[in-house]
Amino acid sequence: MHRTGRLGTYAISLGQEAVSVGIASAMREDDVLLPSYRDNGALLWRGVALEEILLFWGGDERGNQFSGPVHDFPFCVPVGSQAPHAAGVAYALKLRKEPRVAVCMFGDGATSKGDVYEAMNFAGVHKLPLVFVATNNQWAISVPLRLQTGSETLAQKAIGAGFSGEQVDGSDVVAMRAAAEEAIATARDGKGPHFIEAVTYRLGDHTTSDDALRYRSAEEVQAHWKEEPIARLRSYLVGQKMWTKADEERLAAECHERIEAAVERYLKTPPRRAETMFDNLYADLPEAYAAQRRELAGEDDA
Ligand SMILES: Cc1ncc(C[n+]2csc(CCOP(=O)(O)OP(=O)(O)O)c2C)c(N)n1
Ligand SMILES: [Mg+2]
Repeated sequence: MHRTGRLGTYAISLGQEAVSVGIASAMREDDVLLPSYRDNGALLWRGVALEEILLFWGGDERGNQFSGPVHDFPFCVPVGSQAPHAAGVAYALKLRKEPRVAVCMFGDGATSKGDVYEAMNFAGVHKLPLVFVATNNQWAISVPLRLQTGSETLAQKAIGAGFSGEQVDGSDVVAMRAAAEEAIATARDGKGPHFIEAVTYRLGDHTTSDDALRYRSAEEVQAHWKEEPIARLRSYLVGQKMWTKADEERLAAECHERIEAAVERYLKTPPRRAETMFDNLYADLPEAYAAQRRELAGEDDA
């Protein structure tokens, strides 16, 4: 869709499905999710519609009016800026004495941002009900993890902020779910934040606008396909005699149908009127913008 001009771009989550679903499935409805742009699986689990995700990447802000819980935050495209927001959310939950938890998701690259350190520090000081989830997919666009940090793990960064951190196999949905359940329950009990480093691999390009073969080898990517989370879950379930080829085919057909229907709904959505770009920016639109808005709306008498 991107290559045919029907989508601006798209952040591919291939290889990271277990992180998204393991985390989101451990949350309660009234917990608050602060996702990054790549956490599509978490959004879908929270009830966001496929066509809303398409609308967002099609450049239409209405895509951010998620069908998921209204208190969840939209995709965060600025790297790491959702972390201070998460600290603020968790601080509010604590002040209001609400038994709710904020869950903040970001990438390995984001852990180099001051925003993330500041949020972690604040969360540690105030023992906030906040779970940080760093999806370590080994790459930040073309920057490999070894150029991102001199630290042996990302998880150990939590120690400096005064709370616990752990590395979890981010390609194992059962392990992710277990770690998330424990961290969220601990935070809900008032015992403070926790940091989960989900160790995984970005099997796809950074986005549909990227060509990762320019900076990493096909062999490296190929080697990581053996950890691919959906294949791992499938082989586990087949081994437990809980999943068959027929189940797989039925599910694939259903997914295909749902995606096609969502694409159709997205493509049929009439574009927003140009003047709406000024909406929701200010309580009272400054006159300079108000004039431009009127002009675009064809309300200008000039
Ligand atoms: C503040 C900011 N700086 C730079 C960018 C450009 N940018 C987009 S994604 C990205 C890399 C982020 O890597 P990581 O945090 O590992 O997340 P991943 O893309 O691997 O999910 C960068 C530098 C941005 N979106 N925001
Ligand atoms: Mg990354």
